[in-house]
Amino acid sequence: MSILITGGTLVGPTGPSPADVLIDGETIAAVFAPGRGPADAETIDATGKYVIPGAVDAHTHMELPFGGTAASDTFDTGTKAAAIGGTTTIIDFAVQRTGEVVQDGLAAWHAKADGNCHIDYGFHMILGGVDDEALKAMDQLVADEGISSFKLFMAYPGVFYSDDGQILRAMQKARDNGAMIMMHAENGPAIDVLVKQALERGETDPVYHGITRPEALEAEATSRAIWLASVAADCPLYIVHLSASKALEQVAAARDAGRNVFAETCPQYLYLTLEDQLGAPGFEGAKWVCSTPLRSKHENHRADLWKGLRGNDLSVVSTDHCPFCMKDQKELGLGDFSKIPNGIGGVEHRVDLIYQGVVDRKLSLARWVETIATTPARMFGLYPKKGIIAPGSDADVVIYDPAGQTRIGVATHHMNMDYSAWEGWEIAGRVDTVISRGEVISRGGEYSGRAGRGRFLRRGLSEYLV
Ligand code: DUC
Ligand code: ZN
Ligand code: ZN
Repeated sequence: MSILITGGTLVGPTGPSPADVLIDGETIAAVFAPGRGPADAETIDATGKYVIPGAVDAHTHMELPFGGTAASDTFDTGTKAAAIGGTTTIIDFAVQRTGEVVQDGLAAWHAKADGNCHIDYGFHMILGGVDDEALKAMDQLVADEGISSFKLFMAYPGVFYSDDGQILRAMQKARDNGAMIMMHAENGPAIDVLVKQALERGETDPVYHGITRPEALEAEATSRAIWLASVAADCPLYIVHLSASKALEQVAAARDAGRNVFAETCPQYLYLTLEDQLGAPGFEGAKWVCSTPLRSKHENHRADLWKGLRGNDLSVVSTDHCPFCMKDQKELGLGDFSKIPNGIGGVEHRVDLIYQGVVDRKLSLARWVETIATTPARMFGLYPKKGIIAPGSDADVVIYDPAGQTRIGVATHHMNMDYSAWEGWEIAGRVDTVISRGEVISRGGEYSGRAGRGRFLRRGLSEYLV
């Protein structure tokens, strides 16, 4: 069956232009000058609206076991929420824990996702134990499993942490097989010292989560990761959830020097702060405990991050969606901030929150689409199937109403969380229609998708490698 989207403004990575979009079955068949499409197709009127590629969230954690509990969204609830918010592809993180066979960790992740996803999905692989077997597995995952990116942690000693020697070995392997190394860049051993000292002083409130993870320890780890990657013959490196100005400076300098270094940030770092959210009275701040942490509003982080997005020192906006309920989950850290499970849920709101940056004149329409859809698809080997509206691409399309309004809150969101990190926020713009591989799954607030329709995506190598 054919669908013709008429009257809208097509927005791609090169900017906006009026165009009609023809979908045939699961793919984009053609893009026409307005009014030139076939007369016999079913039409969707997009007059006054933007027509953008379905968004790609390259950083989610559905059902992640963490901090003595597990992220509260399943692949079913989380991908449905993503879809309603205009995201038609996620890349989640499969996990190899220390001592575990990498392929077993991957199989466990397939078992969680298979038959449960509302939208298409791929996996990165977290390596929690880099040894000879894990290094061999990296080759196999790239060659046979469609997994072309591996996350390492410089933080969380005893959980996911890799030391510098392990990191270097994984980077050398990635240089050889073309994979991307994704780095959680915070100096974990130093953070652990600060955490212990804070607790000894009786500093137990959630705000101390941020105070014990200072900017310097994100910048130092970011710099160290960049230098280690240079020792590994410029292995491709992608810094995840970058939150701080000085970490961004390290990435910008590496990119200016022509290095294979990339970074993402997340909506929470663009809008929320250590004082206003993490420092909320009592235990309330636990809602915003995530790592890297929210940064001080008295410094220039948020403005620097927006500037980094404009100038492409930050290539991608992902959510790091890792939701925990307050009840029974965040509450594990009552009286001890170090026991609060780290994570914020936001997979449903990224498209709207970054569109607000367009309204606030911090980002162009082209950069909005690039940072939430096109670049993540290209960065992680999904392009041009995903991330673009062009003939032959998957028909993942969002019709976005710039005249609409979105009110965010726990009463209306679809994520499996008992609070919202964005409670009461009213922002400009609204997801009107979501099409996933040619199927209209959400329209005017009516959801018609279903669990199991999403397919696993075997990814190729990043397009950005030199
Ligand atoms: N950061 C979080 O906030 N949650 C999960 C893992 C991570 O790195
Ligand atoms: Zn991380
Ligand atoms: Zn993460």
